[in-house]
Amino acid sequence: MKALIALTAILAASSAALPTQTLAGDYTLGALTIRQPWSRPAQAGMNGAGFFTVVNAGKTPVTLRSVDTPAAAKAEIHQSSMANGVMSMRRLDNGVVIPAGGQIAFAPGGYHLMLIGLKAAQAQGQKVPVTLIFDSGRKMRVDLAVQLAAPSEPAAPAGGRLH
Ligand SMILES: [Cu+2]
Repeated sequence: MKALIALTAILAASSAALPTQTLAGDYTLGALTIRQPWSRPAQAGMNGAGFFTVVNAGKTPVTLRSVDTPAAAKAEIHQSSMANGVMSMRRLDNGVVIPAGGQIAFAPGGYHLMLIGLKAAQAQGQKVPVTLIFDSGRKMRVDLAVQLAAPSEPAAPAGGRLH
């Protein structure tokens, strides 16, 4: 019952429609939920990207500080942005704050995890383990599902977007 009340509070606070049930592929730790983490197919030696939505049902903001993975030489939190028609991205050394009762989308064209120097190819259907490290010191191990497009959208043509 308590969880149901918390979910109702998120729905009320969010302008975006949320599924009312927990979907397969979601991960929960306390008040935090990582929804549908995924990545795209990529070759060994290339960079990969990680996407998901972080939901914070708690009463205090939480910061995603850093990310770690055995799948790449290193991993960083990035933000893509468009300026004068040019897409660029930067590393966020202070992480990303997820507001109390709010959510942040990591999605193509915006926030993303950057997996720099993949040690092996990522093929569709595989899982890529990453550990999300939050300001409280809490760590969440999630698997990025390798697929061609975001879980809720139809498949995009291969190579259509950088990440
Ligand atoms: Cu990046």
